[in-house]
Amino acid sequence: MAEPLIAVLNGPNLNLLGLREPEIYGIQTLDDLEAVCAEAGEQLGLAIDFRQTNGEGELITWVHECRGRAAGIVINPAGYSHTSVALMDALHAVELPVIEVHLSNIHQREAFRHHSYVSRAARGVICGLGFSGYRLALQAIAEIVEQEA
Ligand code: CA2
Repeated sequence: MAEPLIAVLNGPNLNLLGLREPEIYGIQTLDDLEAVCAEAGEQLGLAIDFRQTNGEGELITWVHECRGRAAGIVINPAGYSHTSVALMDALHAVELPVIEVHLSNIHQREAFRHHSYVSRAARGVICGLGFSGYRLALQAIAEIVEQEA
């Protein structure tokens, strides 16, 4: 049987990983993060579609495209977590298991980062664990997909 497809979607400015603000986001790049997700996918028997965009509309279109195609979504919506009702609506609409991930501990940072619209559409939220958060999110989604097959 084909491996379940999991979309790993990354929002604005995450293309700057490893290039700016290493004290918050570390020194590893987005390519390094993709490699971590690819390796986790291999271990868990998942096909991974890893993407990053700086556009809110593009991120929402990618969420729509997951319907009927993907078994689940791991998403770091970055700044759109705190602002985008439209992204939350899209994630609700696709009716797929969603795990929200943040590299940093958003609750330890500025007050405006403490609220995420996306969390209302997520089964679970992982923050503050850096790249490991993505691995843990993929493990969680593998279990959800298996249980709900
Ligand atoms: O901690 C996270 O993963 C965030 O989603 C990252 C977002 C931030 O707006 C959220 O509050 C928390 C920012 C992504 C920007 O990433 C950069 C990476 C390197 C250098 C500059 C920005």
